[in-house]
Amino acid sequence: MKALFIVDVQNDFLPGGALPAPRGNQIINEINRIMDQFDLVLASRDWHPGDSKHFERWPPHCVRNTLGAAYPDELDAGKIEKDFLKGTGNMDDGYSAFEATTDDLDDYLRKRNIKELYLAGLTTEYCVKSTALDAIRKGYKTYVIANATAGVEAQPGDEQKAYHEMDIAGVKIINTL
Ligand code: VGL
Ligand code: ZN
Repeated sequence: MKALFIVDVQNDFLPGGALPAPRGNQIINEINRIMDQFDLVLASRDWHPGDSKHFERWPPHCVRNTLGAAYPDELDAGKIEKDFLKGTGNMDDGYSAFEATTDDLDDYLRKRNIKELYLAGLTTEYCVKSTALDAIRKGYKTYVIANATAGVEAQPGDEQKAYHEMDIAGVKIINTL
């Protein structure tokens, strides 16, 4: 069985948000379009407390229960069976969706007999990459859908570097047709 896992498609990671991926808004239609092609659709959200240590490195973003942490209106969020909240502690970066504290993602996937994980969302260099590398370590056949993923690109080349790291680890980088 194969699952689409939508990483952190949240208002704060879109243009106009607190920590934007410059092309973040351009992936939403593609994510909506492909959702029906999977046995299961899941998502993660960055869900930080206002006093998180994480904000020593990053501008405050995705503070739990704020509009910045919400799904954008354009995302077909009704098709998401479950969302996994991460970065929920005040000492916790929570880059990987496997660090979610609301549910154990690995457990959930095993119970649903998911062997193949297709990742899309935000951001390539941080949460998509961390989730993909954890997925490989845990034995999932792992894909990143590049045309449904966007990076922060804090430094030019960062996104490319992240793709390279994922590729070396055995993640398959694909584009939808
Ligand atoms: C993320 C930076 C800080 C992400 C989250 O979702 O990729 N990046 N917090
Ligand atoms: Zn964060």
